[in-house]
Amino acid sequence: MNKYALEVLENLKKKYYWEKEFLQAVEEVFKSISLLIDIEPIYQKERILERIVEPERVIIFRVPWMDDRGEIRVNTGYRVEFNSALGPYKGGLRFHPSVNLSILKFLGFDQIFKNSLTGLMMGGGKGGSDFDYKGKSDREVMRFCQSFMNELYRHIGAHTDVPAGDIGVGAREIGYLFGQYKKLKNVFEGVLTGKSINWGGSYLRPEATGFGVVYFTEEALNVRGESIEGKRVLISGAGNVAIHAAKKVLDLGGKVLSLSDSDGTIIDEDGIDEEKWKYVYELKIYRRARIKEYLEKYPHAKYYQGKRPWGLTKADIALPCATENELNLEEAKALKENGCICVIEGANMPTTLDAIEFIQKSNMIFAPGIAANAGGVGTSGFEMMQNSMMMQWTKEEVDEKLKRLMKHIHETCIKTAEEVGTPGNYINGASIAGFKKVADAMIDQGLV
Ligand code: NDP
Ligand code: 2IT
Repeated sequence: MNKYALEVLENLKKKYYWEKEFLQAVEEVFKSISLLIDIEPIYQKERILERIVEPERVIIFRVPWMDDRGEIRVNTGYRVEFNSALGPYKGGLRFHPSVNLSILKFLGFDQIFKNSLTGLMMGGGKGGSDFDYKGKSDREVMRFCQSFMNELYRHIGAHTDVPAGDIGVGAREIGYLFGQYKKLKNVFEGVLTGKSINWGGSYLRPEATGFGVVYFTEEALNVRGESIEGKRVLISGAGNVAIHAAKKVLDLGGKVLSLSDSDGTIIDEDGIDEEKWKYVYELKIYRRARIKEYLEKYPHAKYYQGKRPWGLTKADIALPCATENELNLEEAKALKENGCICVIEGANMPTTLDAIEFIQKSNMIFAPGIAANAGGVGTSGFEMMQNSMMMQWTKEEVDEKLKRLMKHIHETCIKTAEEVGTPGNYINGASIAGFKKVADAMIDQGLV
């Protein structure tokens, strides 16, 4: 690592020693951008690294709400407004009991570079709460969302900060959040993305992250003269990203072998075909049930309690699409032993640092989430554009734009990785290209 970058990282480790996930994300980016810092002294002179690791603003607030029994409950709400050099803060909201400031700072930090890579005018931010939607009624979720917005509305706006979904936040939550924002501010504006299609949403926003991951995968395989057709694919998760990634793999002729949730993994050696996919969609997205139920309908499949998909069967491609640090060194080795040639991150930071190192040394393709899952926020950017023009593109138009976006991001990664002398290294390509644009904008805008 570059000496200056290392110094900033060491200081950060002392200052925020308990923020494990945040420090991991910074280390991953700093390792890559070191190649740029080495040859461009301006970034040290302007102290860009010290500035970029500190969020512009962090808001933490109480979220009191009442459950169906009339009991009072209290959660913590957060919004990390990390960097606005390229546009309004933009990034999702995560509702999950594991949410804390470290996780939201890691997500917000990565979001800066991801959003920069899309080429759209979006800064980086992230927010959420330790609220657990599991076992809650729709009404409880609504009351929670309304209370969350009772504070957040002061800090966001179509040109200030535009939240969206992430784990535990989908169309239902965005609807309740938007309704409360409108009530409080008395403006109907594009303050959130991921809205429903009949009141300002974009076609394909729900599908965009998963579809984009697979478009990126196809591009990366093409470089090696390969394609998804006929490949065996392992996918983790069974939420928004995983399910739509699975759909696009099917569309492109691949065989989806697994899906999972935090309880365990199902492996279907016959492949999850269109009919089974529809069943899973209904099971996970509408009924919010556990993936284990798949066996009730398809008893020939296997269920592995408490296991993640990696290495459970032979596969060519791995798409981790659930959560951070869900693919460790042992699991990366198991993937390799089972014939895997390609790991593409659908989730944010799903691969541990030592696993990434192993995958890269093993000459497998590896692409980081900041590039591969950028189709989600990219399509959020498309939603903002449609809102400001007061119009709606067709499904086909959005799909075409999404494909072009993923192709463009892929090309940027390849070109940048080559320029710094590490051809094929997607982390270097993505981090450097994403960082450079933000850092240069920060210099242009002075010390603010
Ligand atoms: P969902 O809430 O729709 O689905 C999350 C899935 O991951 C569920 O299957 C869930 O299982 C599983 N999961 C969540 N937390 C854990 C955990 N701690 N351990 C094991 N499994 C877990 O979220 P998304 O699909 O939207 O998000 C998945 C990933 O993709 C996240 O990393 C997110 O940050 C990232 N992402 C999302 C984008 C989007 O547009 N939605 C865009 C870019 C990235 P269970 O039901 O058991 O909790
Ligand atoms: O991690 C992500 O990029 C998201 N959760 C999507 C953010 C967005 O603003 O659409």
